[in-house]
Amino acid sequence: MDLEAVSVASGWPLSVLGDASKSPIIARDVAEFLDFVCHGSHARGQMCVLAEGIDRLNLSASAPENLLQACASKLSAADAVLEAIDQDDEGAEVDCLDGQLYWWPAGERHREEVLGGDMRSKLLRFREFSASEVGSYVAELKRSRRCPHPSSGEHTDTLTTADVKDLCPQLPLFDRGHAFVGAANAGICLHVDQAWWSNIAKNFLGHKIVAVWGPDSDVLKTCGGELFRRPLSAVQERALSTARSVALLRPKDVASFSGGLPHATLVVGSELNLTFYESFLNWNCENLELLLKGARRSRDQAWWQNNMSAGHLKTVLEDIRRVAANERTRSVETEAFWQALCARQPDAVAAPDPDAGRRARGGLLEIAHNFGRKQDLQTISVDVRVQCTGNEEVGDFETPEQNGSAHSSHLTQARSLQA
Ligand SMILES: O=C(O)CCC(=O)C(=O)O
Ligand SMILES: [Fe+2]
Repeated sequence: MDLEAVSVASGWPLSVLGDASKSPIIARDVAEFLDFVCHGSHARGQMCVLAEGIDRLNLSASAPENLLQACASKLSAADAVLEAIDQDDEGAEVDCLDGQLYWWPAGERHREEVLGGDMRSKLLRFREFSASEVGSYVAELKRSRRCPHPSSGEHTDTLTTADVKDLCPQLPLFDRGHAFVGAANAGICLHVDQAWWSNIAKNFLGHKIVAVWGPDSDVLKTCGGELFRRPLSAVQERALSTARSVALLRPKDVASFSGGLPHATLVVGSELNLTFYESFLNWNCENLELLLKGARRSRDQAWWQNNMSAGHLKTVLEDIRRVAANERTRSVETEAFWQALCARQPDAVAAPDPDAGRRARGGLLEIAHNFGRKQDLQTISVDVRVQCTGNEEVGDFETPEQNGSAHSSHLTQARSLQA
């Protein structure tokens, strides 16, 4: 599809789709893309695309074959996911599926959700009442039960067998995520994610346009919760003209951007779109600041800018702190991240953690060991203990425990509440 055809199909102005100042960073190779993922700032609306990334990252066999086939052979998201579920009864690899089912009444920009019962019953009920031209969007599609991941063993409900996560060094947060399925004129309404962390979109099938706005944008006030499909309102057109990044994802492209900034998508073209998402936080302090800013916002707003529950947020922040405490000895970047984390953790969610002081000391002993600066240890150690816990107790040296897989279960819970 060329940009002109995309503009006609979506209603997104060609002046926006073709605006070079909004085009994403196109990674030249896998290393450049992974560098953006692991180290880049995503906090100002930057986006990076690795064209044909699914093949180049060796992920083409990572999605369930019967879901791919169902999406390739059906015209609606609801039909495709129903087919994948029903094939499962005959022993195919898609386990029982779970997810949200959205649809838009004719001429409406705000979505409706099919509620109650399991995924299959939602799909059947939707099919019965909806006319074929009513667009549906299946969001956050995943297994209804967690099971051990084939390579890492972690308990996860993702449908993929390998992810960008497997190609990255340890990052503070990584969730293997879930999938979205939709036909033309469906997509995600303008929103920010519940947790303000970064996304990786693996666009397995079909075409999708994505817009991301910068942190100072007011688009959530003017267009929050709206699907950006034709005919666009004048307010939507104006909003799109202020987007920071706008990208057309073609089949097999992989993109990364922050879900902590306003973003909206729309499927275009005649094929069904299937995108798998992963979520993560990297070592770049700007992304940490964004996540913590999101953690401080109030929790009582409309879905498109709502926060996750205090309990989930707390476990996410504990996870970050646990990983950061173990990893910060590796580079200047991880050390800066740790310092920023200790300095900025919001009071509202700061959990008293009796072990943080000991972990901090363990990490500092490693730094001292690595750099031969043992004489500085006592001073730094006291500073860090005070910042992190306010606890003066000096514990014995303890090797920081390795980051296990336990943390991803909290994350998956938190992620599943995301809009
Ligand atoms: O429709 C999409 O691809 C975007 C999904 C999304 O925004 C999310 O996962 O939070
Ligand atoms: Fe999102």
